[in-house]
Amino acid sequence: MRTQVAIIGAGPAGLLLSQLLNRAGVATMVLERQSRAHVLSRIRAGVLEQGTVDLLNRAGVGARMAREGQHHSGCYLTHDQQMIRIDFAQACGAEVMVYGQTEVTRDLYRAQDAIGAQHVHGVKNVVLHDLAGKTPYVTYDLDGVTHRIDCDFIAGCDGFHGVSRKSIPESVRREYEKVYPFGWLGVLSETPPLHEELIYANHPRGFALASMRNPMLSRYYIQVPLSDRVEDWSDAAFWDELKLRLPSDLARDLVTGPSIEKSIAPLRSFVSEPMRFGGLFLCGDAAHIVPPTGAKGLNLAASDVHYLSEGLIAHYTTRDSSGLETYSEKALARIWQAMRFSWSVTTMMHRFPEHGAYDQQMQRVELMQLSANPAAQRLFAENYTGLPY
Ligand code: FAS
Ligand code: PHB
Repeated sequence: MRTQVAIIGAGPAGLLLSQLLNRAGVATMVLERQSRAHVLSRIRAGVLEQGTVDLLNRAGVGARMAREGQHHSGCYLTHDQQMIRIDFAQACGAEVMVYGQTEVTRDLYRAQDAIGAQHVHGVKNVVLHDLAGKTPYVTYDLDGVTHRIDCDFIAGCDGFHGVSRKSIPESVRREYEKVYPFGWLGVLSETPPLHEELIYANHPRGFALASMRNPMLSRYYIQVPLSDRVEDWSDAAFWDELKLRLPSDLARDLVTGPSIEKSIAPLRSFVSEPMRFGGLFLCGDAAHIVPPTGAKGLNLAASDVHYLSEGLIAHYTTRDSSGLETYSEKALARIWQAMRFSWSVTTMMHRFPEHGAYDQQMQRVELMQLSANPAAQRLFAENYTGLPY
């Protein structure tokens, strides 16, 4: 079997890349190790930058998002019972869209089905071959039979645990990693959100976040030690702890209910350079991971897809390969900016075991600056709503 671009992974990066390429007449084949149902069962990101919204619209998958998504022109940071609102509209004239990654993935699958895009789910033993040569190809097993796909390029959209990044020789890879000494325990509940905007809480007991998916679906997180397991946390214990970390006048109004999803995600900052090796291009979590504090993970996958799809389409339509030559450098320039923002907000808002009184003072002063200094608010707002592509 032959295609122009073999795409490994049917998460948001792989599906969005496939959608943009197929709409431009570039043939793709998406290989996914899980079932479609499994991919759609994941509860992940909730906040889309304007750039991501624009890209989804260009991909022809923005209609339901426009109907059901919520436009947010600000968010809150709380500390010591104080509520600091970051007014994105006033600070930088931008906003974000609150619309869950699960829904984005659902919309992408529907659009891919409508154009007859090629997907194979349930693949095993995906191996990338001849990456440094002129004839890259992919082999994979399905139902005990080994298949081969010859292609011009391979897009590694298979996430942090995928095969693509590890197919680049270790001698070529430069990896940067910071593992945080805590995780996020997340709960999804069919309850009305605590507030109409997101609330990020810095509290002596630990970080908390009040988010949402729609007027009757809320998403909450609390920072927990890495040693905690989901089964250690009853719903009641979660709600009690969340209330302790929110400003008391808000906590009073919290509507609790049974969790319909509960999971613990570890936090790390990670970048692997370069994002190209011969015929292989890495995209999304395959190349980088950010702590979710800055709501950047999914949005970085989108900007990678923007740069790569533009480069591939120009290669096929005008024989101009400059976008492919500069892909890694261009994507990494934006990735490192998001890395800094995500690291800085995570450092400002969480309790670190090694932090002393001085560190906690620094967090307090950072938050004071954000509440009083328009330049500080603008820097936060520009990064949170998304730096330009
Ligand atoms: P994904 O990991 O989504 O998709 C990769 C796909 O490749 C998966 O479907 C996987 O099954 C498949 N795959 C893996 N190995 C394969 C192989 N060998 N062969 C074939 N297929 C293979 N981001 C935010 O902005 N906000 C959040 O709140 C947030 N919360 C998160 C919570 C969790 C638990 C996790 C893990 C991530 C979270 N993220 C969040 C980040 C997340 O949204 C990612 O940035 C986003 O899923 C990136 O999309 P992809 O790059 O497509 O990777
Ligand atoms: C979410 O709603 O899941 C969410 C929102 C903002 C974040 C992280 C997670 O920074």
